[in-house]
Amino acid sequence: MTAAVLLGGALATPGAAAAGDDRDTPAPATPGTAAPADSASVQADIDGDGGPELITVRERGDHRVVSARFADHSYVESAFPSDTAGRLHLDPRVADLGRDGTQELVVTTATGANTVTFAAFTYVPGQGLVRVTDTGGEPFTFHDGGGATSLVSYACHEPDAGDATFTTVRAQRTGEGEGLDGVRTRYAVHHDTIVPRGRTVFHDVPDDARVVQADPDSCAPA
Ligand SMILES: [Ca+2]
Repeated sequence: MTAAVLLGGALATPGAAAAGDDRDTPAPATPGTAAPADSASVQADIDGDGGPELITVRERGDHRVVSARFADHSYVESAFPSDTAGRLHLDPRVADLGRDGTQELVVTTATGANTVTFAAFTYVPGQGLVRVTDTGGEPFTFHDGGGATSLVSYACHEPDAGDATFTTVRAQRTGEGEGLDGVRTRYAVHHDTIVPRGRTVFHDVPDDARVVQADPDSCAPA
C-alpha cells in the first residue's frame, strides 16, 4: 500500500499539491451527488490497498479526463478523446478485466446509433492512470450494442487456457432470417496490455448460440 500511494503522490499534479482548499472540499460520496453537471464520479480501489479512490470523469474541451483521488489527497489524471457529447455516458464503470482483483476503469469514448465504444484505464504505480493498449501499443477499444443486423459485446470470465479473462464478440446477420456470422476473440489482460489468446469464427449460428453470448455485467469486480 505505502509504496503505491507514495508513488502516486509523487505524481500529483501541482494543482493538487498547491490548492489549499482541495482537502477541505468534501468528495461526493455517491455518483451524481454534489458533482458538477459535467462530471460523474464513482469509487473504486484501483491500487488494490483495500481503500476506495474517488474516480471522476469530466469534460475538458474536446476531450474527457478520467482522474483518481487517493486517500492521501494525491491525484492522477489522464485525458482521452471522446466523440460523445454532454453527460451522455459520462459515468465511469468499474471493472476487473483481468479477474485478478485489480480494478480497471471503463470509460466511453464514442456513442453511435446503436453502439457504445469503450476504453479501459488501469492504475500503474509511478505512471498513474494508463490506458490499456493492444500489444502494438495502440489504444484498445471495445464495444457494446448492435441492432437488427449486427451485434457487438464483451464479457469477462475466470481465466481459461492461455489465462484469457476477457472476450469480445462481433457478429453480423448476413440476411433476413439468416443466422449470425462473426468472431469471438479471447484476450489476456496483463497490466496495461491486452493480449489476444485465440479466436473462434462462427457462421450462420442462431441468436441464442453460446458463441454469441456476452454479458458486460460479468466484468464487474467480484
Ligand atoms: Ca485504494
